[in-house]
Order: sequence, then structure tokens, then C-alpha cells
Amino acid sequence: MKVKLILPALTEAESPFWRPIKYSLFPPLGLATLAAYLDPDDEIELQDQHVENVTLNDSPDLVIIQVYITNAYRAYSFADHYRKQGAYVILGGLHVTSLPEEAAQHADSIFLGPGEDTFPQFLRDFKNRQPKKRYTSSIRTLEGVPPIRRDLIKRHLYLVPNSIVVTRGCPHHCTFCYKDAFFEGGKTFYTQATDDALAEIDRLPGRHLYFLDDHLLGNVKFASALFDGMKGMNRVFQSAATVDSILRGNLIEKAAEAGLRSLFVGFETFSPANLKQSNKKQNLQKDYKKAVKRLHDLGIMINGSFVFGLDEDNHDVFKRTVEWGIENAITTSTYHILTPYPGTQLYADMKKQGRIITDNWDRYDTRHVVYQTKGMLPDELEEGYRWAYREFYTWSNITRASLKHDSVKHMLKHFLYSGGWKKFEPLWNFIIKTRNLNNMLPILESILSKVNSKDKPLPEKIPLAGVEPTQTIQQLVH
Ligand code: B12
Ligand code: SF4
Repeated sequence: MKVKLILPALTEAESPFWRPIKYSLFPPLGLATLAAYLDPDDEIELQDQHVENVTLNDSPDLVIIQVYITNAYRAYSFADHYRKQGAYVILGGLHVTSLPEEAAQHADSIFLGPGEDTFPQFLRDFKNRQPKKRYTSSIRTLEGVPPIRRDLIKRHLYLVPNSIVVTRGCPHHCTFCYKDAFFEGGKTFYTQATDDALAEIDRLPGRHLYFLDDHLLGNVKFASALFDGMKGMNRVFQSAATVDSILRGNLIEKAAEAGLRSLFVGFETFSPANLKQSNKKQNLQKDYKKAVKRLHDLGIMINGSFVFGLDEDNHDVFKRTVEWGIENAITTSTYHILTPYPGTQLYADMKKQGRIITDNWDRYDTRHVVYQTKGMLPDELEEGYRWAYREFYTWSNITRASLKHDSVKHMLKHFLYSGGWKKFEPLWNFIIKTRNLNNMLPILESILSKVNSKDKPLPEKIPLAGVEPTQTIQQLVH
């Protein structure tokens, strides 16, 4: 059987917001996970439109498309094309789970929730020529899941080919998050067996790993065993966790020992009323500064996530948030405009209050305002959001934030990581065009090297301004 798996590009691909590097980071793990259930004799092609053209002049028997909210219209047009050609088309993913009736108009079968239980079931039905119109996941386990078909991933097209997920979901229930809707009807947080996770890590070449789990520290027992197992593996890794989990026990120290060098942290907002609106209980009354200090003391860089547009926010939220990030030496900040995704509690609440102003899913990209705001006008919110990005990533603010660290090495790492991420777009574009992205990995690994407590403290004169372009990054950080 000829099978084609497609990850259509997000809508930003044709907008001024398109940043090729942002969309060349991670390979399509979800689709590679599904491919593992296909027959070894099947002729399989996996195409990710973020990094390659989708060829439409072929004639597969089965087409599998992953639908996110802002690639939905593209996904539907690919689906319509292949159905016209006579292929059997199936759609799944976050957006299909949120709006099954909409997706069903473009598919022969749709899938709600994770695919590890439903997809193999579908394959059996398909072979018996009795596929159902709709499959809803109910059995939630990662036990016995076959190894991801990483051989289908074109590693050279990605900066982070070693992306990995060892858990699904998260133990929390924030009202703006897709999570509860996606995992409805079963467990909403579960993990791989530690040995399976360690075996998967072992299969990955090189040193660098990026855990795409929503909350890697969410299950203390699992995370603790995972970090113990990783100790001798000589890995460096990046991941995501909550403020609360950083402050509790000694898990974060174990993570650092296992190689954690940079962490995505959902700070989201400083207002207790906003946190209540979002049901973000795990952040309430938590000491953000204490969490930041603990991470920095361990030499871990921070990618802070912040949301603008919650009901208590007003005009000063942008300046306060940017300033806080710089003062607290946050390495990279990710800002979002609050986005009520269909299927979430937030969407239901806003719909009930008549506050949703558009159903154009292309605008649900966290850069546009899609609901009636309270503390400011929609234009002010969008302009404030764009200002925050510009301001946080000026060279002077990158330098200011870098200089807040205690050791020169941490300062340099911060400066190079933050500057490299946001300031070298033409260089990244060139590297992507010349298909050299994967060759940048050793540099990333160097920037993520360990900061020791004995690393030199700040000298009288700071050498940042004197960084010579001819010096390699490796020389700077080692
Ligand atoms: C990688 C990633 C990206 C990549 C996406 C490209 C890629 N290569 O996958 C990039 C960097 C481009 C990205 C961008 C953004 N992302 Co993102 N991203 C992720 C992340 C961290 C991992 C995805 C992943 O690999 N998961 C692991 C695999 C195994 O799961 P999966 O992909 O869901 O696949 C499973 C099922 O969905 C199902 N399935 C999927 N497709 C199909 C199809 C069929 C036929 C079947 C049977 C089953 C099936 O089966 C798979 C196995 O169970 C998720 C968080 C997460 N942990 O999932 C956020 C996440 C998807 N991102 C999110 C957000 C908000 C964004 C941004 C808006 C952020 C921003 N402000 O820029 C943008 C744009 C996204 C958009 N507009 O829709 C939200 C999505 C919210 C939503 N409702 O769409 C998530 C869930 C994070 C979160 N906790 O809020 N992201
Ligand atoms: S902590 Fe993160 S992943 Fe978990 S429910 Fe909240 S927003 Fe979603």
C-alpha cells in the first residue's frame, strides 16, 4: 500500500510573521509516531510543508494529515485534492479533536485525541474494508508503543532532529490550554515506561535532545527515574516545566545533573486575578523570582512564556512584562496574545459571553486578537504585543539581561543564544536554503554546555562588546 503522511505548514508560511528558522526546528513527531504502526512493506512518504514542498501529483492509497488550528484550511485543501483523486483520506490532531464536524466534511475518517490506540484499530478495519467514519481515543497508555519511525524524518532539514516526547498531556487544567479537550474521555497525563524512554534516548545520535513534553517534571517518580538513568549519558537537553515544579523538592537539581541546560517556563502573567481566570493554580502565590534564581544557580537558561490580553491586563502590562524579563535575566521570551482555542473552557466562556469576534482559524495564531478585550482595545493589544517582542530583543536589552548573570560564561551563553535566535534571520535563511541547518547543531550544543559554580565571576571590564566575529562560539563558551 502507498501511504502519504502530510504536516501542512501553518498559515504564517505566507505572512510577514514567517520565520523559516522557527518552523525548521522540530520534525513531525506525531506523524512519525503513527507511521510506526504501518506495515514494513508499505511504501511510505512523510512530507512536512514547513521545510519542503508537498508534491500533489502522486497517487497514494491512504493519506494521513495532521491538523493544527492554523494549518486547518491548508489541510482541508490537501484532503479535498486527494479525495478527488480517489485516495482514502484521514484527518486527526488537535483541531480535528476540537471541531470534528468541520473536519469530517473533508475526510473519509476522522480521529479524536491521541492516535496510539485508534490508528492501529483503523488499520485493521481498513484492511478488512470496514473503516469507520470516526475514531475516538479512549485507551491511554504508551506501553508497548513501537519505536517512532525516525528513518522517515529528513534529519538534515531540522535544527533539532533529536526532538522527543516521553509523556503525553499534563497534570494541570489551565482554561486556555487545549489539553483537557484533546485528552477528553481518558487519562489526561501519562508517561512512557522509564526504560522505554531511556532506550529511545539511546537510539538518538549526538548529544543534544529537545523534550517537547508539555511538562517533563509533571510526574515526579517518572522524571526522577528518567534523570537518574540519563546521568551517565553525556547529554545536553532542553525542556518545559511549571514554576511550581521548579520550586518543589530537588527534581530540578536532578534534571540539571542529567544535562538540562534550558527550560521553557509558563509564567504567563503576574496578576493573581488573571491566574484565577486561567485556572493556573500551579502559579498562584508562587515566587517567580525564587524559581528564576534556582534555575540560574544551576546554570539553566530560561525561555519565559507570557500571555497578554487576560481580563485584568491594561496598557502597562507590556512594559512591566518586558522589564521583568530583562531584570530577571530571562534568556528568551515568548509572548502570546490570549487565544481562546475552540474546545477549551476559555472558548466556551467567551462564546457564552458573546465575546468571540471571528471564526477565521488562520487568525488563531496567538498574534491576532480574536475576542472582545476588556482592559484595552484590540489594536492596542496587538501593537503592545509587537512592541514587547521588538523591545525585549533590542541589542541593548539583550546585553542588559545577559549582564545580570553571575558568571561570564552564563552571560556569554545568554547573549549568544538570545541574539542568535532573534538577530540573525538572514543568516538562518541562508543556512536553511543551503541545507546546512543540521551542521549548526555542534554550535547549539556548545552554547548549552554546563555552567559550573566555579566559573569565573564578572571581571571589572566586561568583554561582551569586544566579541570578535572571527572567534568561534566554541572558543567563547569553553
Ligand atoms: C513541535 C510543536 C510546534 C512546532 C509544530 C511543527 C511540528 N513539527 O510538529 C512549531 C514550532 C511550528 C509550533 C508552533 C506553534 N505552536 Co506548537 N507545539 C509543538 C509541541 C511542543 C509538540 C508537538 C508534538 O510533536 N507532540 C508530540 C506528538 C506525539 O503528538 P501530536 O503531534 O499531537 O500527535 C499525536 C496526536 O495528535 C495524533 N494525531 C495527530 N495527527 C493525526 C492524524 C491522524 C490521521 C491520526 C490518526 C492521529 C493524529 O496522533 C499522534 C500520536 O498520538 C506541542 C506540545 C505537545 N506536547 O504536543 C505544541 C503545541 C501544539 N503548540 C501550540 C502553540 C500554541 C503553538 C504556536 C501558536 C505558538 C506561537 N505563539 O507561535 C505556534 C503555531 C501553532 C498553530 N498556529 O497552530 C499549542 C497548540 C494549541 C492549539 N490548539 O493549536 C501546543 C499544544 C502547546 C500548548 N501546550 O499549548 N509548535
Ligand atoms: S500547565 Fe501548560 S500544558 Fe498544562 S494545562 Fe496549563 S498550559 Fe496546558
